[in-house]
Amino acid sequence: MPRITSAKVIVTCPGRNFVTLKIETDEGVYGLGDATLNGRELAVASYLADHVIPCLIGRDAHRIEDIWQYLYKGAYWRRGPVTMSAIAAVDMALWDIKGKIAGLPLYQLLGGACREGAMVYGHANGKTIEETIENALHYQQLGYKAIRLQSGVPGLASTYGVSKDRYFYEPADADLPTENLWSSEKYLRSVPPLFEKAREALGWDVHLLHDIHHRLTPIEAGRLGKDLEPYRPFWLEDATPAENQANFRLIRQHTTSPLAVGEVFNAIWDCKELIEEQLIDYIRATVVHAGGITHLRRIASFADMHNVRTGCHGATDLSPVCMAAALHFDLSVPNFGVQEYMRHTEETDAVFPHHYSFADGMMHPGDAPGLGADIDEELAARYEYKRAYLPVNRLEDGSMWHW
Ligand code: GCO
Ligand code: MG
Repeated sequence: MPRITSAKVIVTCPGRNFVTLKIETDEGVYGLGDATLNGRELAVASYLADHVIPCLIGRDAHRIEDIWQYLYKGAYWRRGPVTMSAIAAVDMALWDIKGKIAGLPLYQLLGGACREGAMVYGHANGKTIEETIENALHYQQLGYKAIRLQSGVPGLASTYGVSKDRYFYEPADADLPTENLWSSEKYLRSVPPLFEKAREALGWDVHLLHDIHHRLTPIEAGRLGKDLEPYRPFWLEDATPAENQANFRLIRQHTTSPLAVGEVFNAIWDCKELIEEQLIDYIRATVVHAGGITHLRRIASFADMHNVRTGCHGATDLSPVCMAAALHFDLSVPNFGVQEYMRHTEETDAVFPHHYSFADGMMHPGDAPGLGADIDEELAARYEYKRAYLPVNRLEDGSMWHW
């Protein structure tokens, strides 16, 4: 049996911060796990280094489920993004080790491929509808079958999803949170014309997605869903905050636009009613923030029983190690829906060499044993951690709002 001999946390900032766990075994095989929690990175780094790693030394690296249960039940304090990201990193690293020892890419250990590749969606955005559509046409030319549309809102200086650089969107942009102003009324007026013009320009063969980023009330989201129905959106994401899962009942009563939620979820309990009552169509929980491959597969199985498909979060704050893990997951679960794909910068890709690839709007994790993603530790050491926060939102009268 491969015994865990050591583990360490690597924090690096090749353009943005990433936290990576490396677990080593006495058989010379190591595994990697992503532990990045945007804007709260060092909390997970400390959780791992101070509280998890000491418990791992000497354990059998093959006992993935038992170690998962040990870290989840054994902490007494359950769930939460910090705990679950730390557990996820351990879980990813152990699956990586198992795959390397077996000499198989991870998806083979998860039951093998259910499909030839994972359909991904790219991010088209712009300050105006015209700019967004121009950007979307570019994605269409690159072969994307699914495109997310985010556009500036007339009357608001900035909004979620619209980047300074068209191709790399990095919201965690300041060493103290940037303050943005928000108006749901202005926003609600701006989205239907975006979709109307996008259908005219892009046609009907491409899936169009949109992220509301938790900003509407349920009844407002119901109205927007209804307004967008003629343009057949693939999904409306994070329509309203979901701490109260009952919020989605109200949205569901008013629209047949498909709903996606869950990038901030960290456990199956965060989506139990949403899935059981079929209040959503896509679950966005992802490997790094929802307890790793082991727990995400549990969520996916439960979702499959209720016609809910997967749509893993895949923004740039999820490292290439997580992206690789997500693609093995995507290839192997029966109820896969779509995978988000935001390209990393060249600096990030150089720190994390990987085997996954993109062609014709689809991605494949590659056939290297394990996850097929590595870290160049020497290069990583050259990029020192830099504190970076996500922005905050206020309404025009100064009240705090959801970002
Ligand atoms: C998405 C997300 C991201 C998040 C970011 C926060 O759908 O890709 O909403 O853009 O805001 O990942 O860390
Ligand atoms: Mg989102």
